This record gives sequence, structure tokens and C-alpha cells, in this order.
Amino acid sequence: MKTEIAGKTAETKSQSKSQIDRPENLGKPQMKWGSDVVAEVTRRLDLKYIALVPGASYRGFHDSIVNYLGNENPQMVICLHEEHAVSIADGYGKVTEEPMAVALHANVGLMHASMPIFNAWCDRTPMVIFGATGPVDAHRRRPWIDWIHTSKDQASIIRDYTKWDDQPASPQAAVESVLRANQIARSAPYGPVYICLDAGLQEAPLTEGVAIPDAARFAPPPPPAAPRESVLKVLDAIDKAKFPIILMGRVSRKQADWDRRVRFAEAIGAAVLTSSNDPSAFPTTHPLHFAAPCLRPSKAATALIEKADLVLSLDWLDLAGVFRLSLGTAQTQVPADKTVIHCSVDSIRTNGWSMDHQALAAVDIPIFAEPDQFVAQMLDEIEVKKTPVVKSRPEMKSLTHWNAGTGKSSANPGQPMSLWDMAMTMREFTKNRSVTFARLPIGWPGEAYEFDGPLSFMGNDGGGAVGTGPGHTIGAALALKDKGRLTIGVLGDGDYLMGVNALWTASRMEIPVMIVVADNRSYYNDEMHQERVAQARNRPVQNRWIGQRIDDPRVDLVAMARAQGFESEDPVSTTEALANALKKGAEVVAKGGRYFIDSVITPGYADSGPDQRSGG
Ligand SMILES: Cc1ncc(C[n+]2csc(CCOP(=O)(O)OP(=O)(O)O)c2C)c(N)n1
Ligand SMILES: [Mg+2]
Repeated sequence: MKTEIAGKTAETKSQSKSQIDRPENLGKPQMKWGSDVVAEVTRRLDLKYIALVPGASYRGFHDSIVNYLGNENPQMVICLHEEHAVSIADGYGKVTEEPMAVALHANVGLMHASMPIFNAWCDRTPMVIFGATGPVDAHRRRPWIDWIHTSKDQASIIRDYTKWDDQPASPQAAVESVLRANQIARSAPYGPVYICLDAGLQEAPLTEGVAIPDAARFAPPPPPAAPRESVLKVLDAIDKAKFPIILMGRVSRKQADWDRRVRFAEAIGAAVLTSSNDPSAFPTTHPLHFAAPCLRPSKAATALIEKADLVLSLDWLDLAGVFRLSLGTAQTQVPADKTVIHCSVDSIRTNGWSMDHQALAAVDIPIFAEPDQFVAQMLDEIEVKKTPVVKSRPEMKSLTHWNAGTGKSSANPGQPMSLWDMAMTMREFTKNRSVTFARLPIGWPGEAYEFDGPLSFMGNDGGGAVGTGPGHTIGAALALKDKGRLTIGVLGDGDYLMGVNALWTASRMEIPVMIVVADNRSYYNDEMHQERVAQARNRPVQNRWIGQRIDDPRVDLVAMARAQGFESEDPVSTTEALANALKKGAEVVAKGGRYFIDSVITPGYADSGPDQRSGG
């Protein structure tokens, strides 16, 4: 272990990034303060960005990032709301499967950030969050302000939906804290972690040597694999099955893993379903992907599940819920009459506060392994060790594929468009383009999900968190900045308006991105809920819009985007105008710009019934 002493010179890894916000006259910065130590360790973790809203509680740490690290590795991503700082980190983490750092001011910044932290927890996104409090030593607090911004056990606000938290009491303890935070955030199942930095510790001069060990020795372990015995057991069950189906749930963003999942499904001739809640997991137009992706099983997906005699869940979010829809009862009470295999490591991350672990499924072969590891093991068994497995499935021959005959807009030229028409226009636009949908809105039809790679779609807000869409989109676009892809966030108008001032960060950071709003001028999801309640109570359904519409006065969505540095033109309300705007937007973004489209649609979802389509 190497011992560093106070006065160490900051290591500067030169990077050819944009030169914005470069501090001047740094000379050779020396590690002299408590917060310099935290910055020094953070630098070694390869955290490229730190999204933040500033605050005096971490002014010491802020100074260390600017004047000790030179605002590089991590580089500051300035945001207009703590919610956006976390949502941007979430969007970034979904793409990269690597944490972005976040810095939040005291208890107030943390409270602002709590909702998207919950969302990142539900998304299983790695994230290293720095917060601050104090000075913990009351004698060093400034009158009034330091007292209101000091809380005892500040992390308790978010402990129920973070993987770990700490408040180190010395620079040396902070070294360990940051290394551990990084390790935990990056270990599957991923999630946010929180380190609360005492303002006193940050601002105190170093008085003794601090040991900063090699961060490589504190790397997370590789994700767990399954015992061979279980692999063989699963293969045997698949071999005996007549109609196996794979529920491709929360899997990795790596192309090699994607390719293996395709080879695996083909090798065992299994039908495949994917969820529109999760990032793209399997080519949606593949011949084995019979039913269109859906949030909760659609009629077609339910029919497939009913047919199946073997269900292999690769960390499917709501396995028991799937059976509930297809069997009409909670799977816990009446277990499905099928062989159920569930591969997941999620069980080690559950707690008693959040029910996001979902209902308990009855499982015949539980596999505690990271799904892509397991798929690789299964493939190895089939392809290398030549363990025989049936792959021809006569029962599947008669099935029709969801993609046969769908995929067209039904709007007449010049007529107002529906969400379906808008979705089909966007589907057409994405053909032969490398597009990443950072988000898609509630009610978006599964038939528009034409995904061909692990970066086609980043999934929705795992926590059902309205207002995260803009931040997620910008975080994803930042991660994909130089990757030659067009990042598009398609958002509801309610989601857009709640998170709208996240857009400024995209302009500030020169992030190429397109945002398209499905503008029904309503919190339409909840109109559906009010309709359902009115129906159940035999009350007037026509009042469902009250307390839901966002149209009087009409908000100028375009002006809000333009005001923050996006290019945009007047709202579009026909499929032809939308198609033209998309083309224009793609040109702007290809040149490194930002483009906004207000796509006005008639209220309504693509197929209906709040149970199938709506969120909470
Ligand atoms: C933070 C938060 N507040 C409220 C809700 C409840 N809610 C769920 S969907 C929704 C409407 C969202 O409106 P919009 O984004 O325009 O989509 P639309 O329903 O119109 O398709 C609301 C208010 C929520 N899920 N999260
Ligand atoms: Mg809406």
C-alpha cells in the first residue's frame, strides 16, 4: 500500500474533452485539505462526470474538484434542479452501466433529489452520490444557516432506497468510504450509494499522512455465475419442454451479451418476450419474438404465456404478476402449472420498506446468477460441450408474428394524429438510422418497438416517476455523445413540463439530443383512472378531465425549449409535419445541436384500458 502525504501533487490525466469550464492558474495543486482527499480517490475511480447543483455544505469538495482536480475526471455537469442531477446520472448509468457521480447540497438538496434516487434504485442504476452536512462539530457552525442545513443521520432520508451510505469522520476513513461506495454501486444488482461529507472534515487542513491505495484492488467482483449442476438441470427441463418461453428482463447493454441471448434463444427454439419497462433485450422483430413488447402482458403475450409449459425468466421484473394476468390470480396463491425458472441476483437487494421486489413467484429452478453470465454458461454447454437440447418446436409453426400486418399510421393526410399515428411515424423514421430511444411515453404502442440492439431503448422510469424523462434523455445523450447515434427522448407533456429545466444542461454541455413531446395537453393517464373510478361508481364519466387537463392556459412547450438553447419550430399535428420535423431535427442533431418537437396528438392511448397501458 502506498502512503500519500499531505502536499501530494494532483495527478492530471489529460483528456481531449470539451474545454468548457477549465479553471485557470492552478499551478501544481497539492493535496492539502480533507476534501482534496475525497477528490483524489474519486479521480482514481474513473468517474467521468459529476452532476450537481452547488451549495455551501460542500464548498470544500467543490473547490477540490475545480482547483485540485482541474474540473476533469470528474467534470462538473451543472443542473438547474437536484432532481435533474440525479435523473441525468440515471440516464447516463442506464446506457453505460457505469456510475456517474452526483453532488447534492445538505438536507435540502437531498430532499429535492429523493424522488429520482428512488427511481434509480428501481432502475438498478449504479450511481455514486456525494452529499454534505454540518459542520458536525457544532462549535464550528456559522449561525443560522449551518444549523438548518445540518441533520443528524442525514442519509436516513434516502436509506430505504439506496444500497449503502456512510458519513466518514476523517480523511482516511473517507478514502475507504469512497472506495467501498464505488464497489457497492458497481456490484450487481446495481444501485445508488450515498456518502455524506462533514463540512468540517472537508474544510480542515490535512495534518497527517493519508494512505491512498491502488483503486484497482477495490474493484467489484465479477457477477455471479450458476453452478454447473443448475445449468444442466435447466437444459434438461428445456429439452423436455414442448413450448419454452424466455422472458427477457433486466439484462446487459453489451453487444456481445445481446448476440449471445439471440444465439441462446435460437439454440433452444424458445419463444421470447421483452418488456417495455426495461431497456431493449432482444431484437423485437426476430421470428421468435412473437408478441409485441408490452409493459404488462398484452392479450397476445398472455396467450403465449398460457401456451408455454416452461418459463425461463432472465431477471423479469414482475414474474408473479405475469402469471397473475394470464391465470387471473396471484401466482403466490395458485402457482402456475408450468416449469418456472427464474435467474436473478435481485433477491440480495430487497428490504422491508420498498415493495419494488414485486410479488413472490413460485419457482421450480431458482438460479442465483447474473442473467448474461447464465446465458453464456448455457451456450457454452450447448455449443462447446455439445449437451443435446431440442430446438425444433412444431407448436410454434402455426403462430403469427406481431409484426405481420402492423406498423402503419392510420391518419388521413392533413388530419389530426393519434398516439398510434405518431408512434408509427417515428417507427418509420428510425428505419435505417442508429437511434436510441432514451425514453418512450406511457401508452406508446408495442408495435412501434422495432429494436435491433442493446442501445435501441433505455427503458422507462422504473419508479413510475413523472418528471424524470428530460433528465434521463439528457444523461443518455451525454453517454452517447460521440457514438454516432441519434438520442431521442419521446416524453409525455406532463413529464416534459415537470422536468423541463433539465434541458438547459444539454445546451450548457453541448450535448446533441432530440426531444419529442407526445402532447395530449393532459395528465391523460390519470384521466383514464378517473374514468375507471367513475364507471365503477356509476358516476358521470365525462368529468374525468377535471383536475387533469394542462390546456387553459395552453403552455408554450416550444418556447420553453427555445429559451434553454434548443432549436424548434411550431408545433406539428399531422404525420406529414411530424415526419418533416424529425428529418430536420436529425440534421440539427447530427451537427451537434439540440432539437425539440411539440407533437400535438388527440388524447388517447394506442389500445386501451388503464390496467393494460397506464402507469400509477
Ligand atoms: C412524481 C409523480 N407524480 C405523479 C404521478 C402520477 N402520474 C402517473 S402518469 C401521470 C400523467 C403523466 O402525464 P404525461 O406525461 O403527459 O403522460 P400522459 O398520461 O398524458 O400520457 C401522472 C400525473 C407519478 N407517477 N409520478
Ligand atoms: Mg400528457
